[in-house]
Amino acid sequence: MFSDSRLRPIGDKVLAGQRLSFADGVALYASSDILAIGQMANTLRERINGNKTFYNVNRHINPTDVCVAQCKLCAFGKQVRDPDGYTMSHEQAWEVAGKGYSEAVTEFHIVGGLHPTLTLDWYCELLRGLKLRFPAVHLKAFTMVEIGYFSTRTKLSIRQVLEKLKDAGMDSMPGGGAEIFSERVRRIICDHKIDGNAWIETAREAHNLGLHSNCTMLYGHVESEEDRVDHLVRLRELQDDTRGFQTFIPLAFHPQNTPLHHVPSTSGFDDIKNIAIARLMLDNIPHIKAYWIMMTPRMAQIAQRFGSDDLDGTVVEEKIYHDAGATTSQSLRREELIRLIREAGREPVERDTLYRTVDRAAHSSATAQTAFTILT
Ligand code: V47
Repeated sequence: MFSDSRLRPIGDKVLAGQRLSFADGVALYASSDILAIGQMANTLRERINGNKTFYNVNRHINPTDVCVAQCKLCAFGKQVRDPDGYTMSHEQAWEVAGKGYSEAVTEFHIVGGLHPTLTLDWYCELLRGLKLRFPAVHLKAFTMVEIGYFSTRTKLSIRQVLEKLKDAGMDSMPGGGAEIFSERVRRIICDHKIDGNAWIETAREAHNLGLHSNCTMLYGHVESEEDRVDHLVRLRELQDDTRGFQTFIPLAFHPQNTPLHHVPSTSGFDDIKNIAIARLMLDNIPHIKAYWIMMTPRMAQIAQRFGSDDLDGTVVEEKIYHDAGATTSQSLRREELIRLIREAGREPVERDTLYRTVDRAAHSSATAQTAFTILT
């Protein structure tokens, strides 16, 4: 199975169910034996999730792209005085949420720029309005970076900010803003963001409050392979403590329209390796997501045999990757996701944000009931 003999001891550990070390992670990145790496990851993936591949029906809502942090990695954020920047009113955000609702959305994924004047109460009101109009929809909202920013602006503790948002309807949190924890790299790609420790401690606080979250790693810019392994190990350590992470999502850097536009795009080889190595290193995080928007539906489909068990969702109106040059479509229909999964020999399972199976028939009647309630 191994054309790279350095992988043999790692294979033995995987078969024995033993945890891989930092050095194992570095050895995996150094190897180009993608089939051996993929087979090991697939073994672990099937041990954890069997033959299932999960997807959900979701919509992204980005209430504003105005952002005080001018991160070099980002093509989405606009400066405060940029005439192209936008900020939705509550009514506009609620209207966006309702578009395409006939697909029976189970999740709104809500993230935005670090806006200089929108208040924490404004965000709480946004969530309350969504819950009122769409009580059946799970609100996966705000990255650890946004929480850190709200805390700085309001002078409330991280815990107090999280409690207020939870009271207002925040059900869980997405995994963005983690980037790469290495301070050397953060200074180059996102020097105005909270540092890696603050990201970890904010996630810990959220998990301790009973909020689940996802986690991510942005790769393919100026980081080293050691930086990647360090990032994965730090996520794994927090997960040992809290068990709050549901899914890890490796995110390939898209350089177009960013100040780092000279950086070459990642290769398919690297994208698949990152999925597989994540599965192998993150033995305590249940799901590895191949985010099709980021890696294309073709590659996300192949990833189902290289360690991933989740494709994310229908998405609808993705902005962050499309502003950075993604050429994928802005949404996929349920039927297309199901076809991609079946073709890969996997069993498609529609999930909600917390990975409970969605009973489509029951859900349709619940959402019809909701729409009826709102209209009357
Ligand atoms: O935090 C920004 C990244 C993230 C670029 O939790 C970029 O289910 C590549 O976190 N090239 C936001 N990446 C997206 C995100 C996410 C996506 C899907 C699902 C979930 C989830 C979370 O996108 C940012 C940043 O790391 N990003 N700009 C760029 N030019």
